[in-house]
Amino acid sequence: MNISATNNLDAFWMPFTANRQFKKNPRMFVSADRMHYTTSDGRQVMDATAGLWCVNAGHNRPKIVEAIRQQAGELDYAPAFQMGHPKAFELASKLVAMSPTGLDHVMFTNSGSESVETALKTAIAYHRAKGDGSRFRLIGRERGYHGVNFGGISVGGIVPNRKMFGTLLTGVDHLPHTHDLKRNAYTRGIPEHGAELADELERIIGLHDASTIAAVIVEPVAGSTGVLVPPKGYLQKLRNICDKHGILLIFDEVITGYGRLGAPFAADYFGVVPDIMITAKGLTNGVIPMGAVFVKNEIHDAFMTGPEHVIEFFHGYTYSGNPMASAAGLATIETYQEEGLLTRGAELAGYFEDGLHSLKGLPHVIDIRNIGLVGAVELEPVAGEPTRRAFQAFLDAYDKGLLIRTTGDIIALSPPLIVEKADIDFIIDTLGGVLKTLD
Ligand code: PXG
Ligand code: PLP
Repeated sequence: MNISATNNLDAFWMPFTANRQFKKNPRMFVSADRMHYTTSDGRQVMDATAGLWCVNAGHNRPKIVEAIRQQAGELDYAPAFQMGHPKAFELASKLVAMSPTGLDHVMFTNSGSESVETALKTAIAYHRAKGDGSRFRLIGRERGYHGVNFGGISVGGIVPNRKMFGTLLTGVDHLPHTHDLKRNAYTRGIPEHGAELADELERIIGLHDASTIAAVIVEPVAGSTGVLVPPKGYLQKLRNICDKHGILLIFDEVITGYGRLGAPFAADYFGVVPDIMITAKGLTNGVIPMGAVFVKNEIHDAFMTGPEHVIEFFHGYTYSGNPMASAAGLATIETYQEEGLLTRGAELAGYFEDGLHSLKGLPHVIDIRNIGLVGAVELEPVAGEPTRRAFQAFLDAYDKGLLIRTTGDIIALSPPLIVEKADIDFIIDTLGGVLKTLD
């Protein structure tokens, strides 16, 4: 064994990372507790992003840690196919109980990306199970992020995530995105303008004919593309158009799920219930990888036909509902419920909003937007060098003890739901200091 390889950063090809930049000047976290990380050089860094939008209850939560410890010594693994273990069923039941009405069945996965593939396949297979096999098309949206697998990047709308990977899925079309700085810049909460963009769905349906379309998939609030809050009435319009044409509506709630908007799910926040709801991240507080795809009864029931000894849906993962993840999920849900975290964002949203919008007028800032405990500050890109300015802000913030996320030239904030007002003050003050000195 090559001992020196132990401390060599070269072997790990890091995901969505500027690898060469990182490895010249690595940023390493070695521990974390509640709102803070500790770096390898002993500094405290406040987590203003809940990890990658997943550590909703904050770090190192005792219930979750203990549940994982216990589970590892009790039942480490059980086969996911043709066998069960109690905690997966218990978790599914609890999730169904807290989810919007009608979404009464859950399939487990190991990530948001897998949840997306599961949802898309379920939608197409559902129509076919009903004898409607001509409905195979999938409609996504520009600037949508649905993970990195082939189905997800096909319905997704982030160009660098798509352009390197060939022809992708066929039979996919895209709605326009709803980002409109001209009409909606500096909106607090839900933007006034743009509901008519949902009517583009009618145009797309007119082009392909409804009889060929299986599903529409959108993030209720687009997260990783820079926090795009849907215009007033937009999601309800999509719901109505889908209903009119027998098309399934899929909400990708990988980011918006589990309290991020100040309600358990975005479907609750907006009062629009999808046919399939995709979740991951906050389901286990990010501690053990897990996703959950919620489906309506009629979708589930459409598969429950034929001889009883025959598998109803040819889909699943080695680790679907695995014991460690199920234990982490149960402890996470308990922590959320005991501490009221799934609605805590509603109490703090106003304070967070005021803080964020106080950054208006600082150099290079061209928009500020927010909903629940998500916020974004959009910067004017350096001419000819997109992403450079925001990345510099990210590095400066890190030096000042604050972890933020950037996408393009947009800074995104999504603190753990345990955030206190004093933490929000630190986030806003530190970010303000960074923006003031940014080239
Ligand atoms: N759908 C949505 C809406 C997401 O936000 C995924 C699917 C994929 O999940 P997995 O678990 O396969 O990564 C996501 C993930 C960022 C960022 O900083 C966002 C995500 C992941 C990593 C970073 O914007 N979203
Ligand atoms: N590739 C091979 C060769 C496999 O045998 C399996 C699962 O059995 C997979 C991929 C899929 O792995 P997973 O179920 O962990 O997604």
